[in-house]
Amino acid sequence: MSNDAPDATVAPLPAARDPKLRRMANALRALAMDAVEQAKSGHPGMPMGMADIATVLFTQFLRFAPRAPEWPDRDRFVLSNGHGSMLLYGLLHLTGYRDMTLDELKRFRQLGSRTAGHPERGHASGIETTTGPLGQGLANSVGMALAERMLAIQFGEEVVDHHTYVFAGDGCLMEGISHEALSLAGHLGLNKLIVFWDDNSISIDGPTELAVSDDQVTRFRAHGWAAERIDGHDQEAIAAAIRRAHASDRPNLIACRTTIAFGAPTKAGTAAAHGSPLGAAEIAGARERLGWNEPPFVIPDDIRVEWRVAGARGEAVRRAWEQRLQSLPAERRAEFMRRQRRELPAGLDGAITEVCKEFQRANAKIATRQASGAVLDTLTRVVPELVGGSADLTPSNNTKAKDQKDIRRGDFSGRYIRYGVREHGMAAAMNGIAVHGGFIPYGGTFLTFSDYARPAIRLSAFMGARVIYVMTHDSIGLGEDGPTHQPVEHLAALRAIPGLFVYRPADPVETAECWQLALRRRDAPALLALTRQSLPLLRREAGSDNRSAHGGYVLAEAEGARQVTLIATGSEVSVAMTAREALAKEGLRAAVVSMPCWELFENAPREYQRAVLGSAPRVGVEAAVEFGWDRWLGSRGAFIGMTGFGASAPGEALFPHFGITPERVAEAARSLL
Ligand SMILES: Cc1ncc(C[n+]2csc(CCOP(=O)(O)OP(=O)(O)O)c2C)c(N)n1
Repeated sequence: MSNDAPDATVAPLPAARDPKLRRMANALRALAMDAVEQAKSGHPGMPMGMADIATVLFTQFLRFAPRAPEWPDRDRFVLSNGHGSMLLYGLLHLTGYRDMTLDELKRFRQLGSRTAGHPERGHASGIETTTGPLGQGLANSVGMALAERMLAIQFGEEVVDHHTYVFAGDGCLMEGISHEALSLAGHLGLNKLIVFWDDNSISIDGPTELAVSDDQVTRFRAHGWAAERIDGHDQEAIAAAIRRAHASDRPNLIACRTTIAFGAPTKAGTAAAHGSPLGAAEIAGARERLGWNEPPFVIPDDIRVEWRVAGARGEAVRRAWEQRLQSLPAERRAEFMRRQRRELPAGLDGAITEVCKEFQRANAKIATRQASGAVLDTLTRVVPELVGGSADLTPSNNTKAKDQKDIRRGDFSGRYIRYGVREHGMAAAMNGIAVHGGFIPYGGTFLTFSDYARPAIRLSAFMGARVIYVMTHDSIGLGEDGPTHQPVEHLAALRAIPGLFVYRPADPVETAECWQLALRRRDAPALLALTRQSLPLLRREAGSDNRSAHGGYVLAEAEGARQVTLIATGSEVSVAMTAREALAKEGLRAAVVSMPCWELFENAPREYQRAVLGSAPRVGVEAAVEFGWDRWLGSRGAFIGMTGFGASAPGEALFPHFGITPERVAEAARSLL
């Protein structure tokens, strides 16, 4: 022992009931201490505190197969307190995930490593969802557990029958999103969801009593959960609680009393161990107390073997599952696998073409939210993996298709989720459904309340999860509900999220096209901004080309050489069209570009962009703030839109009041010539 060893008065650790399991847990502790120390950054406390729980779960209960990490019927493990990422990386390494090498652990938090500061889905197999923003993983897990039940009903428990296990900390439970997640899970009775709360009474500022005095067990019970308290370092108590949870008819909280940085001589049980390297002396002391005599990053053979055995446990179970999958009727099996591969069914494109023709036959002058509803009536028939919902705005969002039945507690055969007034919980649950696999979730609310869901929308984009947000009432056009409900900055804010495709269709045909594009993009979320108010049908030409596919296109070319280009989105495209006519009467030649999706247009070939935008001066029209429009308008352009919040009045009165009219657009065009 070095001279830095802690003084001998530090109390010895209580003996473990199962010394072998304790040594396996100590391997996790050592890896966490060593990796954080090497990186000079990270969170050793949580991995050391939850190592015993993780060891019991991974060696005796969790069904997983490191050699087939995408096995659809694996149990899902979510590390919601993602700052403890080294716990997950240590587990993946020790149980034999090939891409989680010792070298990756040594490069914890370094550029290009799989071992990011917080677990990022896609960086390494076995990371089910991206966590770090506290509470998100917990809320994702509700979607995962729900997806499991829905898929089981559709394909049978012989091929879908797994649990969702979650590690969550005080931070996750303090976040508001936990309220929505717990409430929804309790309401739906998701009894295969098991949450381990790291009840260590410590967060960053110090003891949790500084900021919170909730009785969490009572709180969970009030949400309809089964909840119990155990000692999180007692391996038998952990195993017994998991067994009880398996028999429960409700979602389960296991409140685990733990010591943060268990084993550290002076920092255990203190906030000092939360998010900083322990330091050489403390680590040496911890090694001594834990009886761990190995040098940094060295795992003794016997312990390595034990962990590998734990990792291999699932192989036989997985092979038996393969057999059961093979015995499904060929068509069912093919459908199951198609959905796992996230491929769309063959009928989608034809159905979209039909819907567009129907809109044109009927000369549909309807709101784009209504058009979206009509599209969904068709889509839900041809895309069985679509599962819809709304945050209590179903009649406004037009999200429920005719043949969709509600999902309810005990009956998961429906395909429509009543998320209740829980926008954030809805978005996070949809992330969980999407990353679980087997479904494409969509869910609605008002566009203004995208703010309530934004942290989860950001994570949809971050993870590349195919989640479709149906956000209606997309401007002052919604009218009388007034400025609290009228989005003005939201389109700009949403377009600022990298990887999110924001669609604002101009008429029913574009609405159908945008749905098709949203579905086709397997690795990104989409957000449809839809009107409350009716709009004229602008797209009358026949054909099955998706003209929105490049994000923007010339809806109406100038008659002769262009003098000005009017670029608009959504409801303002018809405003631009009327302005174009007025200008034509004066002999001025204007083209109208409809640009339903900026992100797609940005990705379009340069030549195409140039051809669409032209070289004439440009006027942008959008009933929203100008922020971001400069990229299309250049230094010579003009913008007609909003400069502040809206007002409470009928929509038809608000457009003239705020100067978003064909006359103003024409005036702006003239001023540029
Ligand atoms: C939404 C969000 N807010 C703040 C943080 C920063 N943060 C990370 S961990 C933490 C404290 C969490 O305490 P607890 O869950 O008890 O973790 P423990 O100290 O037990 O490891 C905070 C505030 C975050 N990651 N996410």
